[in-house]
Amino acid sequence: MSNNHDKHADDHGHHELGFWQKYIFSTDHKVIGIQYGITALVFLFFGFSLMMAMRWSIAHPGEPIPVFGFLIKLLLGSDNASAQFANNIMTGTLYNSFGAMHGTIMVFLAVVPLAFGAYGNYVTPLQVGAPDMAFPRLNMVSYHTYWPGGLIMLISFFVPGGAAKSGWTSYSPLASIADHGQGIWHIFNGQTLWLLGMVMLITSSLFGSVNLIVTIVQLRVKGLTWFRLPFFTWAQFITAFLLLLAFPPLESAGIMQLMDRLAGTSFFLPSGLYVGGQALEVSGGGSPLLWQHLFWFLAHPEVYVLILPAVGIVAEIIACNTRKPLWGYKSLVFAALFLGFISFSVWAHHMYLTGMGTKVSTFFQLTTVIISIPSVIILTALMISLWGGSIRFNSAMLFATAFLPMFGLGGLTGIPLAFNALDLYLHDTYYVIGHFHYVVAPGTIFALFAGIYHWYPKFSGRMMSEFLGKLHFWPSFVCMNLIFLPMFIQGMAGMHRRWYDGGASYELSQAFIPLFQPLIPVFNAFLEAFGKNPIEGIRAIDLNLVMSWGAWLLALAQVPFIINVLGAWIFGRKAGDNPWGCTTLEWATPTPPPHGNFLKEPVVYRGPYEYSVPGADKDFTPQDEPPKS
Ligand code: HEM
Ligand SMILES: [Cu+2]
Repeated sequence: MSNNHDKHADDHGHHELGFWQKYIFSTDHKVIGIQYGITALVFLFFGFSLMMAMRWSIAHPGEPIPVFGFLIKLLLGSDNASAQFANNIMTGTLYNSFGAMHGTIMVFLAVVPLAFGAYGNYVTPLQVGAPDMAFPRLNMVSYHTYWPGGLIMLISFFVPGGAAKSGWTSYSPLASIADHGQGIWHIFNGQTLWLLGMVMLITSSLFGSVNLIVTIVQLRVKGLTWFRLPFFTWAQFITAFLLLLAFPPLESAGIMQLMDRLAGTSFFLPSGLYVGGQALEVSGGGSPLLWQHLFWFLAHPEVYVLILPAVGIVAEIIACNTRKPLWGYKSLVFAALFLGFISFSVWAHHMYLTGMGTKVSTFFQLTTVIISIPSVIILTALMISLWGGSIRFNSAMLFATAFLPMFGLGGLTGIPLAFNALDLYLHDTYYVIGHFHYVVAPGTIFALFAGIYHWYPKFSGRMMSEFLGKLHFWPSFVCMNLIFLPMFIQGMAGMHRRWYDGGASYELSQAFIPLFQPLIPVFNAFLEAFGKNPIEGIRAIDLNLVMSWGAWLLALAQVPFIINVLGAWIFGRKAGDNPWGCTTLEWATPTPPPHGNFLKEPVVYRGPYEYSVPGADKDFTPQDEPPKS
């Protein structure tokens, strides 16, 4: 290893690379990490914009979208716009399309590429003391498979009929028969392009996961034993295994669904299928349920692919900003390993309503309850880590601390869903949407923001503005809860997901919510004071307005962040090598780290979180600091 390191430095030290090799077709893990980061942030913004349009339709069904309508027309092209977005009014078809693409883009093009592609690539090799990933060229190929996958998804908005509409879950038989066109549009249509895009994205993830596993196993520097690895690196390691083992079944399933659509097979198409009153001409005999199994066999572990890196980021930030070792480091590691392992045996909790029989559903109920144990251990350890620390509430730490209760709420609201008797009632309602968004949006996305504030000085060499950071944090924190908290209430009131009119045409959404009844006199006192008519009660559907306003304000709250990221690059204060006083190896490099990372191969002498060690001369002892003799 030592020789490799020097040789690498020799190989790359002398010659200057051209623009294309340095920034576009780079093999440097740091450049690739940043490429992933920027691309994924763009997709995050795009996925979020789709949602903002959908929230208009939910809160104001049948009304034209003000101001931004022209952007949607631009996205759709004129034919699709006149069919699905006439007079700037969102149709159900367009809502379905935006909904499916919001889910797909957020999960596969934004959050996973950020959590794993960007952070995994940039930070992990630094934390293990490596000069680069184990397979730098494969790393480059991984990125250059990812963005074309995204591009295919974007192109699908333009083809006749528009982007996929069968949900991010792409359930057959709908997804096998939806969106068929004539001639070349038989291939170039929303759903087929979705599948092609997915095949690219999955392939890219597989390249990335193999690379990360080999890097962590093989390239750890001397002294960096397994239990001296920072928790972030452990989290990435387990995430890589999840991707590696869970994605191939979906990749095969995706290809099978492609064949159902293009080659006349019927893997997922049953016999005797009637569409619009006509028997469909398919060979038949296939199983729609098979698709659901293959999809969820990936998509449940995929949830942990989002969560684990987020938890890893939060752990690093908490340790550094409480100036205390993480509480229960080993229990965190074992809990995460167990979580990764058992995440492969819970998938059918998404399918309780498929008539799977009581024995099978009891099995999945049991495994799902069991998987909550390691999650609770992880969250508890992180919360206890705060105890007694002299906490430094910088922007990174604010996001990381807010992550804990919101992610916790996401997790806890999942427990009722584990029980099939309750899921019968809550399945496919806004309760579920609230539950998983607490995990992925205020949860994971807050952790990803925290990570940007934490590591930005390292990769850019500049400090971000703390003032803008706080201006980003507080409104985001309020708005996130404004959007997602009412979803639980709506869901329990029976409001279904995927309603493009937000429930306007359903009687049950007009029912008053008993929870709010005691507040009505207070409301009415206010209304009276302003000379308005009193109200009788608050209906489930009224909450749509609050949530939609929350979403638009959340968008506004991202302006300080965008200004901060771009502005700090030019105007930010110069960052030192270790501005936060952290212990792990990424801070032992020059800022920003040069090609090959470390000036001299580091040697590790201690665990990852030696903060405030009694008798030490400062309140942190870096991993590569030799013991005093
Ligand atoms: C913070 C901004 C976000 C808002 C306001 C938001 C809002 C919503 C809403 C209201 C729905 C339900 C639409 C319906 O059923 O009619 C939805 C669906 C969904 N969202 Fe989000 N979301 C956000 C972020 C995210 C993130 C970060 C992810 C994933 C990492 C995500 C993944 C999904 C998925 C998978 C669906 C289901 C799509 C489907 O039904 O096929 N969302 N979102
Ligand atoms: Cu699941």
